[in-house]
Amino acid sequence: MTAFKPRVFSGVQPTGNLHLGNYLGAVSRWVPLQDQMETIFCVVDLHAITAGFPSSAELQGATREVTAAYIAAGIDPKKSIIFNQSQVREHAELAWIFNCVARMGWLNRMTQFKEKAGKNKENASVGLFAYPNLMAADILAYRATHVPVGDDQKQHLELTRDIATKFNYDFAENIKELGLGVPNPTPSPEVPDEIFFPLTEPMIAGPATRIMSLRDGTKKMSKSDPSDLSRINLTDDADAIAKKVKKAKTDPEPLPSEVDGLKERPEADNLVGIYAALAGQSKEEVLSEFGGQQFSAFKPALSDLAVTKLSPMTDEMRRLTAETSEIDAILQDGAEKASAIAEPVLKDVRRIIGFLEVR
Ligand code: AQP
Repeated sequence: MTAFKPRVFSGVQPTGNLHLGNYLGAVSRWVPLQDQMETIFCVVDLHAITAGFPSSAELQGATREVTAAYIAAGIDPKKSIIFNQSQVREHAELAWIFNCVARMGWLNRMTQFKEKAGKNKENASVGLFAYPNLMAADILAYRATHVPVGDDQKQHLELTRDIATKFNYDFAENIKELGLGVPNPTPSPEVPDEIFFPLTEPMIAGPATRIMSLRDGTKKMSKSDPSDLSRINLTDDADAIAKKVKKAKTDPEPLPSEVDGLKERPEADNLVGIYAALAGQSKEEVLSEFGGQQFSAFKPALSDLAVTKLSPMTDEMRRLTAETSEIDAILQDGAEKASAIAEPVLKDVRRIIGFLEVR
């Protein structure tokens, strides 16, 4: 290999309540990438058990629902590999190896663990703590070069780069000796001239990298928020969307005419950002239309836009999940294609580390 093949990897957890933030921050942004490079989209079911085991019916249902959302949003199984993580064993194997590469201090700094474990840190699963190592394994089992995600995943992607760097550095000699390296695209005296894992580039840009809760503009819209009014679910019908937008928290001021006027107004900023992302406009463009207007005028326009954009997707998700065979066939085909990439990568990793091969 003379250079890393441009390859996208990303995923969503099947933990239920797939919401507008997952769609605008991640899935919708994957669609155009399918025509630019090789794309792999995973339903990360091994991650979905880190905060507790759902019932098997819930886990299976949510796995199919996320797959349906991918397809309904425009991910084409003919162009992209779509599969669920547990079906490709290499994720778990590489995650174990990365548990031994990553340092406790690195993981102790992860803010998402602190947020998710809260005050109950001692009772959190080891899996929740080591989650970023599994995420690094998801990406690097395919030697993926690009990862499009929402802003909340930035820190985990930095950790993925740290793990890749340490592995490349610690095993530099073996990588070279076995002829498994790729010329380092960013050579410097401190790093080896041949590396095995790429330093994956995060793709975090656009108006919707962090969609906030409809009830609190300072908190991320999240599947696990106990208030259903805090998020627009991809399965919500038109009435539910209209109700949630109407009840969305705002302030008493009219919308400003300039983006600067959204500073210190998190709820207004969030609703304008959602409108912009759904309409494919910038916040400036939205404010040039709605600046000076009250929320009583803006909110109905926002809910109409959300219904127009989301309802064809919701209908397609319902059609796909009503009958499981189509989705299961797509996941099976995807798992075979994903394994065909990850198996040889792990074979090389085992050789680099020095596990004795006896069969
Ligand atoms: N609010 C958000 N705004 C923009 N992007 C978001 N993402 C999640 N929330 C927002 C992006 O969606 C992708 C999949 O996320 P995930 O389900 O794998 O994990 P998460 O980030 O933990 O999602 P949630 O909804 O916040 O779930 P819980 O409540 O379980 O923690 C990622 O690309 C993420 O950036």
